Amino acid sequence: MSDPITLVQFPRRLGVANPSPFCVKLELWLKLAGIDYVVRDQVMPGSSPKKKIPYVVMDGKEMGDSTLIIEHLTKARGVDLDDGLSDRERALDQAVWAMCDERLYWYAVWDRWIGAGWPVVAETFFGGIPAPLRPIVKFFAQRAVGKQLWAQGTGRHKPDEILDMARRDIDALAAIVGDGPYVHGDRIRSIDAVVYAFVVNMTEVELDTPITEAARAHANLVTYARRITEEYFPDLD
Ligand SMILES: N[C@@H](CCC(=O)N[C@@H](CS)C(=O)NCC(=O)O)C(=O)O
Repeated sequence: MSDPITLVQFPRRLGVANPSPFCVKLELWLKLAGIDYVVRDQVMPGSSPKKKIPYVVMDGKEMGDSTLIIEHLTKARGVDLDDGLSDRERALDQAVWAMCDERLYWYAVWDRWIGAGWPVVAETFFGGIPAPLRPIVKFFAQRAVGKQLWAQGTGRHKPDEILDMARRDIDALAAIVGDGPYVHGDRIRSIDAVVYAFVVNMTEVELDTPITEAARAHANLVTYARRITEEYFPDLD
């Protein structure tokens, strides 16, 4: 028997398992894989192994990056959530995974930190800071994220271009989920950990923005996220 893994993630906020889709992805995957874990909340990523959250502590060692952790545990613990999938299905899952992590993520970051989500996000994350300091902390936090968005590229686009690109990814996810109940039909697979993490952070998150609206316009995405929340995160209800 291994000791439980410590999953270090942001505190729960905004009505979802985690406001970070990477944290939701990893937590759901651990549940699906049947791996024991305990959660430790951390607000600032500065002391994390890759200066990002989530990360895990296992066997006394820290490891960062949700995808690397999943790949490691898949091998180390002999997890096979994807048995029976063809090479083509696995390859397409890889493409969907990358679309969510590397594209849609940044549109959602823009939506929350620069776009319509900012007032609620600012209040949720920085509302507890003493009033005299709050505006300056908000200013520097938003500026830091703005620099990341510029470096990544999304920050160079106009708001309607970002929304258009986000819509294309959201429409693609809706087509991929289809009638469900899961991406590959009746059995929940590792790609559902990814798709759920991003979808729930649009359909159930306590924000109203053009991107959340675009996702909620797909009834199947709303149902898909609800089904998985009820089954795997019942405490949220
Ligand atoms: N590739 C990483 C991405 C993790 C990530 O981007 N985390 C964000 C929060 S959603 C973070 O910690 N950002 C802090 C920063 O960049 O300073 C993973 O899959 O875990």
